[in-house]
Amino acid sequence: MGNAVASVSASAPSPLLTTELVGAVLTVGINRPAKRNALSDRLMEDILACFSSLPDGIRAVVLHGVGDHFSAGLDLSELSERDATAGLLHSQMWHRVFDKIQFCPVPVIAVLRGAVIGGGLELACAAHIRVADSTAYYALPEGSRGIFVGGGGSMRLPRLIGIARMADMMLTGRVYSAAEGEALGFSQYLTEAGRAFAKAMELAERVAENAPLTNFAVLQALPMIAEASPQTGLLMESLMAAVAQSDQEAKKRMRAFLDHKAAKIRSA
Ligand code: 1HE
Repeated sequence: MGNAVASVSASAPSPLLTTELVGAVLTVGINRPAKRNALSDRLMEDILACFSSLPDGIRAVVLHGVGDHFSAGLDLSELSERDATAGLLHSQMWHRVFDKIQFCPVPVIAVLRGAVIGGGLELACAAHIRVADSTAYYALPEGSRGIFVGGGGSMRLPRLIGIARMADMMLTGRVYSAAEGEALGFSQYLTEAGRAFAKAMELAERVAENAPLTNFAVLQALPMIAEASPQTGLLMESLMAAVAQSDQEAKKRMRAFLDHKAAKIRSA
């Protein structure tokens, strides 16, 4: 993949997001560092718009926070005037935004640095791969703020770290370090400080080389299969496998292997 850099800001004009096209990878930066990338309503609208109109031909997205922090979560300055109904609708708006990321047509890789707090952690959970550097830390201060997660955290985070661990974080304010986070499943990768973005780009370029249909199956079918009853899941798996292997791209790649033109898998 080349390193051609082309700004796509014309299609995503938001001062709260920085976007850049690097080959087939779109980088999306949450650009509110003065407020530690707190997720305001305007920022959420802009994330939704960005993921709703991804440039044609991209094969992966790298989502990061501008500055030293991924995100300090919900913009607490916008919370005070909301009643119960407004809170319900607000949470559903967050669900729409994060679903747009989870069900994005291409893989989304999140770069985690500094604070990954509350709604920021919920945002990270909607990505498909999380790469943290050693400065990252994870917390859910909702308990001490008198609120509850509202961005799909109670649905997505237990699938990564378990219900008991999430409950402990919310009840006691426990903070996990980057190293603990990798061991427990918050992130799949851990780098030294300042290296997470480069690692995420490297992974994105690797992911972009996969057959698009395989990436689609991993993003759209795998989570559904894993949540289905075994019999339903097995049938869905068979259907997805049949569709994937009948694709021309699969046939081309199989032929390349048999002709000794494909890379072999070596031990890590
Ligand atoms: C904010 C926010 C925010 C910072 N909303 N403005 N999230 C939290 O409870 C985390 C709250 N934030 C913090 O604990 C700290 O700010 C940090 C550890 C993230 C960073 O500390 P630091 O020393 O680098 O920065 P700071 O001086 O605390 O903050 C810099 C500015 O960002 C400051 O504004 P300023 O105008 O006084 O300069 C802060 O007010 C502002 N700021 N975080 C609004 N979160 C859908 S449910 C989801 C529920 C949640 O996400 S709960 C978790 C909320």
